[in-house]
Amino acid sequence: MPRLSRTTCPPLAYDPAALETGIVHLGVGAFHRAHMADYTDQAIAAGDLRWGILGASLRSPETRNALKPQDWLYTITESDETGERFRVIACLKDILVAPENPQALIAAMALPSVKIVSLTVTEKGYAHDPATGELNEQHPDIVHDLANPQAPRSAPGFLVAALRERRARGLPPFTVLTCDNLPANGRTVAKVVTRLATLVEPALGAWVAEHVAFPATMVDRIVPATTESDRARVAAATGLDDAWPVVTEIYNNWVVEDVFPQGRPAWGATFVSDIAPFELMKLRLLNGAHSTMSYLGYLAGRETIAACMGDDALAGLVAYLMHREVTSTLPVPPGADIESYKAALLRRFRNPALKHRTWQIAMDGSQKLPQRLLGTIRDRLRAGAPIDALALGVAAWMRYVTGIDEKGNAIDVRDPLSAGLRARADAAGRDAGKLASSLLSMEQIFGRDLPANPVFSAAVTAALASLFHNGAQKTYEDFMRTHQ
Ligand code: CS2
Repeated sequence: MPRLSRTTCPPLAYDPAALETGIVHLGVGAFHRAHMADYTDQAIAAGDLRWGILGASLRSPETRNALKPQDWLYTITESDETGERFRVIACLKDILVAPENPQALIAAMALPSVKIVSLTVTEKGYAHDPATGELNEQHPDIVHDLANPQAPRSAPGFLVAALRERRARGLPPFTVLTCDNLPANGRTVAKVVTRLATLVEPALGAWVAEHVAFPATMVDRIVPATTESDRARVAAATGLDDAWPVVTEIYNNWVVEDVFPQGRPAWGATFVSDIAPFELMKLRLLNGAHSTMSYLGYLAGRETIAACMGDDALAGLVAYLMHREVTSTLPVPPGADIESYKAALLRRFRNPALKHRTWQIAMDGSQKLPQRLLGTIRDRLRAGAPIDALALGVAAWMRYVTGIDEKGNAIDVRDPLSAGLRARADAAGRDAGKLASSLLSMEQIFGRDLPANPVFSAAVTAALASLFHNGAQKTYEDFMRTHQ
């Protein structure tokens, strides 16, 4: 079967060879390729060729190696319950692998044509403290980048190095556009980058604070890791061999704070002046439900989110969490309808074409819990409202990070704090009270207020005790019997 390439692909809406490099994107993984690159591809197809994307991988060469032989083209597969459709995305111009040549990436980010540097480097990619949003100055990558500012490793390190270069050359800065699920993501990235720039050179920090825009975004599209069977399905449907297609849902949403001093593509996104209500709705409903399902579902032996939704008690718990515990904490975003958002979410989670593994979502929980569950818990506690389902989600994370599943098998826990989590779990054994209080004392996750709250710690400890003694399945079934 022929490989996807510029010579074999179906007719494109524009000539990729004619694209300028307007955007550099750090973290060119499946999510970016199925979300922002899709929006950008459509904006380019409407006639504006200034916005080609130069991608960068901060770690591995895999995506570059897969896409280079196919002229950076790839297939996007979009599905809902009625079926699937396939398109080719053509807006990637190149992919640089940062560790191979960090200077080349800094030079690309300093090109005069580059107006935007966007990022999807996951929650942990910002080297911040998840509870406070401040730069973690002890983070090994930050320590490295401060010692080697011309050959950084971290995303903030590259942003600072390239901004420094632009300032030195008298070029205007690029706009920094984060597309990660951080709370107040624009402000968080602004804080981290400004602080790092100040540590490198105080005058650079002042210049960044004065001149660089960091618009906030809410990104909303489910994009599981691509599997071998996805590759086979795409090949069968298109007649072309694509080494790395992306597989997603038809649903796609992007809300962007409209602050782009150097201009931006005419993306078909929703542009607003205040992102906060959109962000809360999405992080607390979609991601909060995702994380809760991933820990409980994994422990109960459910491999995918669709399988979790096929378990009536677990699907019931997720609906309960959304309707009864999250919704009351949400301001209504202008023009949005929370009830229909929730109904759509419950449908999206059931999409059988998306093999979204609970294990994948369970990753990096220490970086995800604050914005997905803990903020909601704080609001509910302040209102004197029950938090039973939310506390069960947190307890399920605690049970998961012990690293041993219900059958006694090892769990491959991926988390930047996994070693510390495991050590605490080993020291506490199966004593729910000990384990809960040891994990709750991790201030970078829970802050100081939550561990000191007796309602919260009692609810988490009780749920964790049940997970140890009864297992996940019986725990959420009992929950649904007692919470109607
Ligand atoms: C998921 C997200 O992996 C995860 O943690 O919850 O990637 C989720 O699919 C996206 O945020 C949806 O926009």
